[in-house]
Amino acid sequence: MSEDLVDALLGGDHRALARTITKIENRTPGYRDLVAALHEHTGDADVIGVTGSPGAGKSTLVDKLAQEYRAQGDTVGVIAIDPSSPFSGGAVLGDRIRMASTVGDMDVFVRSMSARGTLGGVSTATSDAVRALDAFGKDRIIIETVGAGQNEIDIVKTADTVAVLVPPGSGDDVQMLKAGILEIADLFVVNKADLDGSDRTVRDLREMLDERSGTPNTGHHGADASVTQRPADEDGWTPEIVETVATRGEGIDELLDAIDEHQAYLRESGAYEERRRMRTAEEIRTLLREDLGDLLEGDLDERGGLDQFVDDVLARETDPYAAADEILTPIEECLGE
Ligand SMILES: Nc1nc2c(ncn2[C@@H]2O[C@H](COP(=O)(O)OP(=O)(O)O)[C@@H](O)[C@H]2O)c(=O)[nH]1
Ligand SMILES: [Mg+2]
Repeated sequence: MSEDLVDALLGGDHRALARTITKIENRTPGYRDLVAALHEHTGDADVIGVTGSPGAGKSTLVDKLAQEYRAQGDTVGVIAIDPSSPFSGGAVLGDRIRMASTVGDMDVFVRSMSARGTLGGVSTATSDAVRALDAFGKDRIIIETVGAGQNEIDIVKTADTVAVLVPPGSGDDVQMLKAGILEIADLFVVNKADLDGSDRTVRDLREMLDERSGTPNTGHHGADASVTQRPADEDGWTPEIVETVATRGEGIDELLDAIDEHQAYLRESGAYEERRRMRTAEEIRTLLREDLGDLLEGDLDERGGLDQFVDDVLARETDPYAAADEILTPIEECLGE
């Protein structure tokens, strides 16, 4: 049955793709075999992450990006991570409808996934969903997620190129970026460039990038500055800053160029291989942690659960560390053999 689904997906059936992602999202029994069967068909897609605060214009921009890719003849898959908060649920649904209606083209396959309640973590589910889209043959895969916390940072690290949207406004926004998002940005998009303050935001971003690279702000690396003059981060790449007006489709060509430039850079510098290696190692580690946890839980259940240990700790007959040691000792002994 799972083989039929794989065949249908590989054969270009969008419903099979949707069903596969549902299985991935719900971790339906058998989903692992499904993902395993798809893996050998992957590796060709460019994966782009788009992140930023709610309302920054991510969905509008992703919609325009997708249209442009279609116009170039590329097929597109979009995964929108729905933070499922009571505040944004409605807006995300609106996005979905708008994106579907604007594009009106099955070669832009849009799929929302919940960030909440995904067993074992949404970043695993996201990379598996990306795998499904890649195996399907989508040329460009875009992940849209709210850049809120570590979870989202992990999600967006699934992408080769990460674009961080920064709406124009008080410099506060740029200050806030310093917490984590800055490190993962391959390019910054100052969207809503039609609004006041976008020049200021571009300036703030540039200053921040110069600060990070330890280079004084000599003002010679504008959005269109030559690559050679830009100070580099540890990857050897300094994020480009692109201004867009997503609602009017302005700056989209520049954004596409910046994305392509980054992807070309990744390939030429070897950073692409390195990133994929790191990501794969991280993926295996995550699975190991999950599987080990499951194994341990199963073993604990067989040994009567945690209750007795809890009682003993509360009765001061043992302590939590000793309890954990005691639980692990037989497993360590097994591993030692
Ligand atoms: N003025 C202006 N509004 C924009 C622009 N891009 C998006 N918006 C509006 O900002 C609001 C939020 O956009 P949305 O794409 O849903 O943001 P998301 O929450 O980041 O996905 C919508 O009302 C958009 O029409 C832009 O470039 N300029
Ligand atoms: Mg959105």
